[in-house]
Amino acid sequence: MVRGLTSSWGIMIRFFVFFALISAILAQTIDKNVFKNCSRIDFCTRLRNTDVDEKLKYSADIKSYNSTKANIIVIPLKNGNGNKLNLVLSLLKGNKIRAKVQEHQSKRFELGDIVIIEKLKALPFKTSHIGDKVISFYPEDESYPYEVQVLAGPPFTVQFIYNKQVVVILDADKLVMENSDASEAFTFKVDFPGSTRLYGLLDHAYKMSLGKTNNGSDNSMDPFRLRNSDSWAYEANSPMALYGARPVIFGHSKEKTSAIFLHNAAEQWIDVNSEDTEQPSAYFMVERAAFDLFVLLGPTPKDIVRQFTTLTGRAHLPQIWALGYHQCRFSYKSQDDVKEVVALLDKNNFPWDAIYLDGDHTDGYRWFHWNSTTYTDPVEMLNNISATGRVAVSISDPHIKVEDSYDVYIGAKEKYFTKWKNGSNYEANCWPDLSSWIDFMIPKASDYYASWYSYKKFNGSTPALAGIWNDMNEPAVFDDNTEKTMPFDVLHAGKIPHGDIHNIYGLTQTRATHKGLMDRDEGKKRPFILTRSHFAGSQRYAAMWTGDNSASWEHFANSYSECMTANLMGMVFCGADIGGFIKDPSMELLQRWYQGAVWLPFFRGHSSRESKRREPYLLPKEVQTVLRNTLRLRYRHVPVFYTLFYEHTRTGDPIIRPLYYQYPEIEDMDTQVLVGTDIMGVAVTQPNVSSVEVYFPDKNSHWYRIDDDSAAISVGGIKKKVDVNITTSPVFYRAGSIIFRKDIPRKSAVAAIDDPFAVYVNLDQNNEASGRLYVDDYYSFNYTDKNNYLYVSFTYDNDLHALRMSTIDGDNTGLNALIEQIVINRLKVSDEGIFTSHQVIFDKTYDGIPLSGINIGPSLNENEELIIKL
Ligand code: NBV
Repeated sequence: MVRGLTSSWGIMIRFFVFFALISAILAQTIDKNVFKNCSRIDFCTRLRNTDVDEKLKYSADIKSYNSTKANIIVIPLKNGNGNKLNLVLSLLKGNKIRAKVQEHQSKRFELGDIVIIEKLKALPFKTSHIGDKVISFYPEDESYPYEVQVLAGPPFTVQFIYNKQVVVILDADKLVMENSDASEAFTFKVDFPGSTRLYGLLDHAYKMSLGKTNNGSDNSMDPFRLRNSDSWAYEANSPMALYGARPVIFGHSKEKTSAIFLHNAAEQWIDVNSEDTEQPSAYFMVERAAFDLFVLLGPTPKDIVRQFTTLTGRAHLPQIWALGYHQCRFSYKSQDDVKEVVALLDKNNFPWDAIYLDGDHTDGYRWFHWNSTTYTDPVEMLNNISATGRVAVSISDPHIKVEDSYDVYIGAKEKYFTKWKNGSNYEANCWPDLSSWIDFMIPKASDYYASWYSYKKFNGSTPALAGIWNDMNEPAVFDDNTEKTMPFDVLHAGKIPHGDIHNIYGLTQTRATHKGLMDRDEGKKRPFILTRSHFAGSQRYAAMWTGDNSASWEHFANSYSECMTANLMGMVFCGADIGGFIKDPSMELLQRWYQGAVWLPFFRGHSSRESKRREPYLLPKEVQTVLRNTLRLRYRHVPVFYTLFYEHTRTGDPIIRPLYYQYPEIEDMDTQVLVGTDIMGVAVTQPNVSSVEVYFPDKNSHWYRIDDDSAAISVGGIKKKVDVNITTSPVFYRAGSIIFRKDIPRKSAVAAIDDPFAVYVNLDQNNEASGRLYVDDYYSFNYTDKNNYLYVSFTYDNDLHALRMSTIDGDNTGLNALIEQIVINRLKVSDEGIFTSHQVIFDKTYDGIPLSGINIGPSLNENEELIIKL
């Protein structure tokens, strides 16, 4: 449009756009001229707040339902205009239901098995209530106490009933299925009767509980947008799209939780009405592809997470180094720079495990090739890192420089890039200038890309280059006209428009990278991949971070909400750039951020090239002391994270949890995180405070404060202020827990592998406590392939004054786990009813025997117990 204007108006508009762009860059904020709101997107404007004409509302011809041999139920739908659709239902095990709405000859793209890995088989079902107006379907297997009731309408309604209570409604009042060459957008509404709050729709820089968006008035909030975007300098507390997408919503109340998952990777906008606290609802406007909805019936948050991760998969264990501290910077300019950071972190006694090589390590962003002037001897540099017992992680993006002398390009040029309809490669600008994008929907292209990670092809790589960082994989493109991504009509595999799969592009890149690392290490090492873009299922391949955040208190607070939400949506390995990628944090913010980030699974400091260098050793001495202690706090708890990670691989349970997950009656506390069930970290997200308000869950519980010397005890079931100073942020252990730590200060998690454990027994008011510990070789797949691991449970026996240990399962041949110290925290109650704690440390010896002599590694037979008498 601007191009057509030759008048002075045209010049003025161009000037305005240019000026807006420059101001956004200078202010380091996201450019809202580039990233649109709903009112600038055709289908969103058209479908938002439009009432569907009565004639266009669909009714369900329930009498004509039929079912296939595979127990799939098909119910014809039609409207007054003669349009016909089918409602297709599958009742699934594990209290899940799939509901599709389809045209008779559907051309819509289906994701197949890219996202969903569970082999789905519809259950045999029975029907009841059959009449003209309503029909119910329920599983023959009575262990699934649910029912799907279809009301004929118009508009038809599908009620999902769990234990006789309607928990989710698919409401066809606003069902639209456009089906023309111009648009295949569709809309639908889901209600959550009996829920008081809605959660989900990762990825947004937003609090956990979804706010109301849907009144459409000028000052209303835009719908939540899911369109993976390169949202550099994104806004805090905003529904704007970020880098990843999980079209999942939890409807939650203190009595029950239910959820929906839209299995669709196209762009979508979601209006949320959370103000109706009896029946909150969400209205989806989806640009294209299949209407394929999963309903998860819970009924607890834990059940929902398990149901969702059964469908979409779980993360495998990371190698132990990945749970330590990662040091990053855009960029370490040269191998000497890297070596200096390595040396100075060590010289100043900061524990760490991984250092990152950002874009500047490459030869002009030619991935798999080193910069020949600044990284002249990568092998020597990697050996240097390896000699300290650490690893490196290098960046690798999916855009490939268009250049006939670049080997990665040459091999892909003919067949492996995304293409325009006319068969020519899609080309656009990105970091290496003109680029093309690997088409991961072509299996051979994906394998080709994976092969570049082999030690042979990736010249200069060694096993010390242990991890890969997939950035810019939304995919990001330097083109403002397409909101900085690939145009939606570019084709994958010669036929799939990019718009159909936009939100899984990053997932498919990490899938290929994962294969590359598996092949390279012959399946012997657990790959570590960090990804910026993600979708449901990405947890199987990669860890995520929250992208280009800024050094602000709001971004720090949002990172807690976002990573807790991510954990409930399967994406457990989540963290944010500590200190903020963009701009410079105050020393106070930086210290608070490190303290808070200790409790997020992925723990990395990173900063942009415009920010001042802030490696910990560069900071004022007193700040260094705080950060050193903070890093050590994390390292002491690595065994807790590792055990939780293992449990996630088996159950799908999150590693970190919001309070409402564990205690469904609790209102949101976005700044408090539970690590497993037993540690509660509190992020101090306000400057200049001497106390923070903390909610202590569970009125039958008590919490031991462990970050300071106060050893204060808090009774559960109340909110109260606790004192803080700059040296630590509050941390509590749950009374009743046993926590396994590694307390000897070491330079890395790897260096602590053979260290003995310190066992913290935190007794409750009945003098009871229990906990679990998981140990293996910390790097291989022997834990899944050979069941080679140690997984034990401990309980405290007050009568015997002893710890009783028994094996849960696993073949622990060859694994050692020593105990060196046992700390008993006991509650004491004064005559006034005040609780204090009393600590006894059994150090080095118990019963005259050196504690270090207890090796819990060698196998116990089942039902056999080891009793450690104190
Ligand atoms: O590769 C450079 C950066 C990276 O440091 C950052 O973490 C990513 O989110 N990358 C984005 C590309 C450009 C940033 C301006």
